[in-house]
Amino acid sequence: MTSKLLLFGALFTYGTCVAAIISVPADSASIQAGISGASAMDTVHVAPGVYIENVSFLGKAILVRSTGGRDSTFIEPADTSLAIVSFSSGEDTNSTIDGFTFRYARGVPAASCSGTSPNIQNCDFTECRASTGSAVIKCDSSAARIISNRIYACRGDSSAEWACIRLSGASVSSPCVIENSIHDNLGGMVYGIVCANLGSGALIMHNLIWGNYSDDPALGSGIRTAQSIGSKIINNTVVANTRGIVSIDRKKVAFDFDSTDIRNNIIAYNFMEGLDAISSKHDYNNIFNNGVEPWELAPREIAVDPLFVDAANHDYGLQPISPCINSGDPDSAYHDPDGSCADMGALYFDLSFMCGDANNSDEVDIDDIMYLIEYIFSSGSSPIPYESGNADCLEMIDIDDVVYLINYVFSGGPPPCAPCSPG
Ligand SMILES: [Ca+2]
Ligand SMILES: [Ca+2]
Ligand SMILES: [Ca+2]
Repeated sequence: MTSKLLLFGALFTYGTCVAAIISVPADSASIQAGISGASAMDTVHVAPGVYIENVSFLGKAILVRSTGGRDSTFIEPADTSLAIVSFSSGEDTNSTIDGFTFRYARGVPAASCSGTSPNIQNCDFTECRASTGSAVIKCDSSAARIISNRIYACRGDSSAEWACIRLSGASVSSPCVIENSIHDNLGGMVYGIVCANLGSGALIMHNLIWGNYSDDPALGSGIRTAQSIGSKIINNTVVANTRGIVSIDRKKVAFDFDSTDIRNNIIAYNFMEGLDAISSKHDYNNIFNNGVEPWELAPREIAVDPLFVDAANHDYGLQPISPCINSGDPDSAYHDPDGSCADMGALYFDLSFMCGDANNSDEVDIDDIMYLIEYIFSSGSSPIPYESGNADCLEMIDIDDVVYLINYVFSGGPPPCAPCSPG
């Protein structure tokens, strides 16, 4: 899709010029050679394999993408004193890297943005080693978009303060960190996402941050902001880290720093504090069962078991009866993709449903009839969601709905919920 869009854009931008696709290794032996030979709007397609090199985008507005995805396409550093991929020549959001696994960075970032704002998406970062002040993805004075990446099994040197994603410095617009999964990173003082001296607030949304442990339990957290213009920390699930969310964006005399906005998050089972927010506005969070609970709940905050699908196996989706469903900020700006009020946490519970599909299997068949009979007569489980069992669209769920479904499934009767008369 993206390459088609790029081709389309290129036709408009350059008239008769057509954007090229450069294949690695078929056309160019290395990814860097592919980038060196690319022109603006070109795409570099990288075949599955292990590539040992350091990659620089050279300021080019191009898409570099694996054809097989991150599970089969690896980049390891040839020179461990350099980032594996760097953006240091004015790149903006027309520069995109997509679908690689970066591994074995040693004391330097795996991905580095210096005064640049690329898209880093659908990539894995693993088995990297961090030293003090380092990060796996490090963006300075950047409005990078860091989306749908996974960072796991990285380690910090003993007593090193480090981050999986570190945002710092002045930037013309806000960096975005969205839908990333950050887990099982250990050692030193580990932070999942850090905003440090950030001149423009970051948007940190729908990230899943769990199981990141510092050697020193007094330091490290899932998300930390410090001395920064207020960021938006919205709809993240921050579970079982050393600490949850820490925000110390104190108002300075010379700068009227905006408050950090922390809402719709699930912050649970962290070893020390769940939320430690000295200057933030926070509400609509579920702050549950953290080791230290000093914080007073805001009016719409709750402290109840979020009822994850399977926390023991790190499935942090919500059960149908989770108290986090539709308990987030009701403002339409936060609505879930199903159109309902925001849930708390990174993974919303999809309330859209197929009428008559009482067992939520994505089809209406005899199993739903049996399910409804169980529910009505034998205290079986409730339809998922409840409304899906109301096949005749009349009042409550009762035997009439079973009859309606039998008629539909076996006798070609009208489909469930049609006609569904308003009111
Ligand atoms: Ca919802
Ligand atoms: Ca079904
Ligand atoms: Ca009914």
